[in-house]
Amino acid sequence: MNLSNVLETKCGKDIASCTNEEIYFGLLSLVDELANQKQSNKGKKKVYYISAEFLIGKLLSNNLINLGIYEEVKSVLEENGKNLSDVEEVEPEPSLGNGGLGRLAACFLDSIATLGLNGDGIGLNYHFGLFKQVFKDKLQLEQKNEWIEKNSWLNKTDVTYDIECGGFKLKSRLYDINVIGYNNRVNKLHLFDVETIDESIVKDGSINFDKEDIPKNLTLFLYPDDSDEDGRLLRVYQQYFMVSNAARLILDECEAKGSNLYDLYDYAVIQINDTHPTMVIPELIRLLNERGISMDDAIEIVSKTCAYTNHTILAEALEKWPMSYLEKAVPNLIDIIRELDKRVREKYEDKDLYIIDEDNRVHMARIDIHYCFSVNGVASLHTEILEKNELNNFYEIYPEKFNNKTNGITFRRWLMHCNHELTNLIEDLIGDGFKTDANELEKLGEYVDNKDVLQKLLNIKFDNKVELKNYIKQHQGIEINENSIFDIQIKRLHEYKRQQMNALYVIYKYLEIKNGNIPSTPITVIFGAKAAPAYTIAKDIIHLILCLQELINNDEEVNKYLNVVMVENYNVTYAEKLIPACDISEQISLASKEASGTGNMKFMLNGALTLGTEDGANVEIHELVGDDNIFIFGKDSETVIKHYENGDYESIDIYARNPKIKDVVDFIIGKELMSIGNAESLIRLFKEIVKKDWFMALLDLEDYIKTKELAFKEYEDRENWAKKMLINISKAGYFSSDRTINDYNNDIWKL
Ligand code: 9GP
Repeated sequence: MNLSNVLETKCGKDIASCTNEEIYFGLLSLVDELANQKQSNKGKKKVYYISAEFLIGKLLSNNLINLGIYEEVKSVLEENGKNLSDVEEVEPEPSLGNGGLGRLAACFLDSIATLGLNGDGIGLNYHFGLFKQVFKDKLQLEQKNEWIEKNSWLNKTDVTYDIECGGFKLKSRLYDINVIGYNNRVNKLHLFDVETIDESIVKDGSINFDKEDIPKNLTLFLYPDDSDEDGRLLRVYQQYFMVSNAARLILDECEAKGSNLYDLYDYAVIQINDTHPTMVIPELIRLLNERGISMDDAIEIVSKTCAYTNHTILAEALEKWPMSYLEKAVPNLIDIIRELDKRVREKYEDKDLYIIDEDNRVHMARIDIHYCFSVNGVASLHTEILEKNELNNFYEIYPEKFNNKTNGITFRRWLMHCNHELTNLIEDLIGDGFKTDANELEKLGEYVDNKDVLQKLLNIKFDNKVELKNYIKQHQGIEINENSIFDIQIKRLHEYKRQQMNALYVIYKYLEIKNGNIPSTPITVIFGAKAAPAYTIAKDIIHLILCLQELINNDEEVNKYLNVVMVENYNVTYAEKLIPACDISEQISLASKEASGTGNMKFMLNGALTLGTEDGANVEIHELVGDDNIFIFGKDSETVIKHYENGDYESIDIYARNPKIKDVVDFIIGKELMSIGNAESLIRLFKEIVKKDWFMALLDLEDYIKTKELAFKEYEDRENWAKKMLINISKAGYFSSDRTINDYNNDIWKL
C-alpha cells in the first residue's frame, strides 16, 4: 500500500493542502477500512466483557500503532509539512468512564485482541462522556462533554431490539467500535443506544436535564447524578437496558453458532465488571425461560456462564437497589430475583448472605457471588481482604469460586504511544521483544550501572517535563519549572485516595519555606482529579487545592521553590502527558481501601518512583522493586481494619497532641486562605478532617511528610535516582494487561 496515495484519495486532495481536521477524518476512514479487512470475530467460545464504563480515550494514534503504520503515517505527514500530534489534537476524547474501572476495561479489550482471543466488550453509547471540568472562582463546574461527531469511530449496525422496561418499550440500536489488537485480530466494542435519544434536552454548558423522560435521556450520561430518586431510578433503567441488549445479543450470536442454549457456556463466558451489569443474570434466566428452558436449568446454565469481578470494598460502591425501584423499572425481573433469593434462604441461615435484605433492598454483589462460577479481586491484597474480611461469609461457602487477578495496563498506550523517546531507548537497548512479551523489560536490569544509559533516562524524563510544561502553559496559562521535581497525584477525587493529605503536605512545605527552610531542588506538586458533582467534601478538597495554587504561585518568597498546579479537566489525554513527565507518583490511599490502582503501574512503567502506602497493587510493586526503589509509608491494612472494627480512631486526638499537624490543619481556616477562598467550604473541610477524618489522613500524615522529604532528598543524587527509575521500568512487565488477560483466560474464560 502506498500510504501517501491512499491518504490523499481518502482526503480528496493532496495532504499538504489539507487541514488537520481533514487529515484526521481521512485517517479515521483509512483505519476503519484496514480494520474491517482484518475482521476476525470467529471462534466457538467468546468472552463478553460487560461494563458500564469503557474509558477508551482517543483512538487514532493507538490504532495506528496497533496496525503497525504509525511511523509511516508520521513521516508521510512530515513530508507534507504536517504534524501527527496536531492531527491528534483534533480528535475529541470519548470519556466513557470514570477512572480505573473504565480504563481497565479499555486496556483489557486491547489485550484480548492483541492476544488473538475472541472477545468483545458490551456497554452503552453515552452521548456525553464524563463531564468536562471547568474551574471558576476556584470551584469545579461541570459541563457536558460531547464526543460524537458526524464521522467518529462509531459504526452504526443493523442490530436493534425492543426492550421492555417498566412503563414503556425502548427501541435499541447497536453501534460498534473496532478494537484493533497489536499486530493481531480485530474485536468489537458493542455500544447500545436508544433510538429516541434527544441530546437537545441538555442545555449548553450544563449537565442538567429532565431525568423522568427516559426514552429521551437514557444514554445521555454515564452515571447521571443520583442524589435524588429520579437519578437513581434512571441508573437502574440504564443498567437494565445495557444488560437486556447484551443478553439478547449473546443468545443470538451463540444460537447462530449452533448452541442449543443448554450448552451456552461452551459458546460464551460473560465477565461482569463490578455490580453494574449484575442484572444480566436474572435477564438471561428470563430469556431462557421464555425460550422454553425450565427455571432450574436456566439458573444452572447462567451460573456456568457468568463470572464476576469485584473492584472495590467501599460499601457505598456495592450497589443495593430498593425493591421498589426494581418493581418500577424492571418488573419483568422481580419474580426471578425473588426466586434466586428464595434458593439462598432455603440453603443458608446467615441473613448476610440473602439477596433481599430486611429493608427490602436487593444486594447486587450477592446475586453475582451466588450465581457466578468465579469471583475475583483485582490485586493480591484486595482479594485477600475480600476473602478474610469483606466477603468472608461468602468465601466460607464458596472457597473454590474466589481467585485473584492482579490488574494490568496496555503497554501500547501507556508506553509506546505516550512515551516515544523511552520506547525507542528501550528498543535500542534490548530489541523490540518487550512489545509483545513485557517480561523482556527485565533485560534492562543489565544496564543498571551503565552511566550512559542512566543519563539518557534522565534526559528523556527532562524532555517529557518540558513537553508537559508547554502543554500546561498552553492549556491553563500556568508556568512551571522543568528543573523542579514533578510530584504528581492524578486520579478521581475521593477522600480514601487522600488528596487532602497531599494538600496538607503542601501547606507544611509552604510554612517550612516561609520559615527559611528552603528545599535544595524546587518542587512542583501537580494534581488532576474530577469530583462527583454531588460529592461535597471532594469539591471542598478541590477548592482547597485551587486556593493553595493561587496563594503559593503568587507568593514571591515561596514560588521559586514550590508550585502547585491542579490541571483542569483531567482525562486520559492529559494522563498521557503527565505520566511520562512524573518523578514521584503519589499512591497514598488509606491501606485496605484502594482495590488495586492502575495509575501506579503506568507511572512505574514510565520511570516514576512510587510514594505510597501498602495498599492495592502498591504491595506488589513493592515486592517487585524492593525496599530501595520505592517510598512506602503509613499504617498497614491490618491496623486500619482494626481501627474500623474497634471504632477507636479519633483524628482530634492526633490534631490536639501534635502541634506540627495542628498548625498545618489550622492553616485551612487561617487568614491567608480564608481571604482568597470560600469560607463555608474551607470550614466544612477543616471540621471534616478534625472531627471525622473517616479515611484517616491524620493517622499517616507525619509518616507521609517524613517519607516524602526522604524521597526529595534521594532525588538529589541524580545517578542513583536514575538507577531506581531503571529498576522500576525493568520490573513493570508483570503489570502488562497481556499478563492479566492470559490469567483470566487460563483460569476463568478458557477460550
Ligand atoms: O477503585 C478501584 C481501583 O483501585 C481499581 O484499580 C479499578 C480497576 O480494577 O477499579 C476501581 N473501582 C471502581 O472504579 C469502582 O468499583
